[in-house]
Amino acid sequence: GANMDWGTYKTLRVEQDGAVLLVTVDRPAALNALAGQVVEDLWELTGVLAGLDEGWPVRGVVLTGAGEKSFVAGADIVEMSAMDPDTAEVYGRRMQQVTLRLEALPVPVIAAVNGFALGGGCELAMACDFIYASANASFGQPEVALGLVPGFGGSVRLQRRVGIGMARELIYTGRRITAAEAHRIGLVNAVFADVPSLLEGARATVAEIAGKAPTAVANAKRALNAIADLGVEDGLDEEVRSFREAFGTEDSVVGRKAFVEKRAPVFPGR
Ligand code: CO8
Repeated sequence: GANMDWGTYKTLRVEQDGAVLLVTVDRPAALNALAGQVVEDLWELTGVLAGLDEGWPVRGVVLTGAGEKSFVAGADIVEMSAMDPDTAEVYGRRMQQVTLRLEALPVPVIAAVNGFALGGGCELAMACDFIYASANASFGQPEVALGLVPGFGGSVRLQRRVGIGMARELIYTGRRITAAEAHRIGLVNAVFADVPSLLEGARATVAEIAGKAPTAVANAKRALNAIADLGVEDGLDEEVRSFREAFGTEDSVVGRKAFVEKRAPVFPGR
């Protein structure tokens, strides 16, 4: 796609490579912990990315952490050590809003977990559409070890990803699990041997998505997120609404016509 101005950030690296936007949380000295500045940078960046459906300059975001040791080791415990409950509430709310913005982006976001995804790091990964991990990655919600509880959406999203029983066990024990275990319980979609192959795998999936109709992928993302909160009947209503909407797009006209004419579609992205 066209090269865009993604903004400049103190704690994030943002690099476009064709259809892929690679976003790297870049505070390796603190294992990429979510200091207030990182939360503000993520807030600003997700605001910029909300407009990706205009011209589709990229078709997916890959979110990772700097280095080969940590994705994000949680909230910044040094900053939090002096925090009072009112400040903590504002901080927690702000990061929750970042997670909602990630879920509302018109393109998929893949968490490429390259090491520790603990506390707020695991919560950030779960706000992404799905999670890939390198073999050295580990996951956990260790808040109880600090006298805290999950605050960036973990109480909501972990039980949806892995079921209530496993979520309770992970949150009550604060236990750290390996990438293999996270894969086994369905938290992680795929495990890669090392960090370079993890990033390559995430890129390849975005490339695969980029061959499909952008409006349909965005529609599917919106519908799946909306339907996660609904029962069967309301979910089916939402599905038929989004199905109907898909039929009204130029992408679907082009896609259906190309199939009938036995040629590859070139989607206009409208
Ligand atoms: N915050 C700040 N600094 C950190 C953090 C963190 N979360 N994690 C690691 N660091 C720093 C270390 O202090 C150390 O700094 P320095 O070199 O200056 O001493 C550096 O990163 C390297 O870390 P270690 O030396 O500890 O590396 P190890 O390989 O020995 O250990 C671990 C790695 C196991 C990841 C260890 O660093 C650790 O346990 N980190 C904390 C993990 C954690 O508990 N995370 C959850 C935080 S709580 C949270 O996320 C709650 C979110 C909701 C909040 C709600 C709103 C307020």
